[in-house]
Amino acid sequence: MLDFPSTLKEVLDTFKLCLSENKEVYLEHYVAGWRGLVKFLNCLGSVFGFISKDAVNKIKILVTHMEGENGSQYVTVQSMVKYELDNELVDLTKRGIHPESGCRTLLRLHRALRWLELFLERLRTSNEDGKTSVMCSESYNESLAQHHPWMVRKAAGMAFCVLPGRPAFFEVMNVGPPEQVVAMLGEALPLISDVYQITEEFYAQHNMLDLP
Ligand code: 1PX
Repeated sequence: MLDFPSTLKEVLDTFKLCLSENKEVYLEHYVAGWRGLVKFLNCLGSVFGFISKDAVNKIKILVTHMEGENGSQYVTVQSMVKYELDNELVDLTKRGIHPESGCRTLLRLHRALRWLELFLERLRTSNEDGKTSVMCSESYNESLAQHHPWMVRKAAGMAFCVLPGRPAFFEVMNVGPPEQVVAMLGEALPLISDVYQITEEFYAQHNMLDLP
């Protein structure tokens, strides 16, 4: 599934599948959503390679956990957090012997999901001459940038400058005419926001929003 996503809608729909009835977040769909997003990122050009590489790396770490011998503990974000905390598999205050815990890895993608939410919301409400590079860097500064060192912020800022304009961007999304893109985003965003909020609250309850 999602090996050949033709439209961004398909990818964003994956986030709809993330929430279980009792509001747990399925890792399988979360990871599938990110895989799909990375494909779109790759379409935007090789300047984004360093970003996509990091995302792919994080996805791989999570998949390794999910397919590992304790895979049954890695079904939802909630079960993963409980399992890793109960078994002391997370570095809580400083980097130590668990640099690839599921919890710290997912936290990085979770923060990036906030960027995505802010960015897509700006795209949705922008007008024809809106600048994607500005929308992107504003969203980044409000979210991910706060967790990145200077060098990464600098590199990200440079990459944003070469983002295609709004029309080309909408085309890459492959959803249809701009009105359709806007409508699709309007439907998808509340779901992304739900997934973000639920994960955020769960991490907050467990004091895990600053995992090293
Ligand atoms: C058609 C529209 C689709 C757009 C799809 C966009 C998908 C974007 C995927 C971004 C994933 C970024 C994950 C970043 C995770 C992270 O914060 N990693 C850092 C910390 O990890 P560590 O293991 O060291 O604690 C790591 O240092 C990151 C390095 C790479 C740079 C990250 C810059 C992130 C910029 C996010 C904005 C993406 C711009 C896409 C343009 C549309």
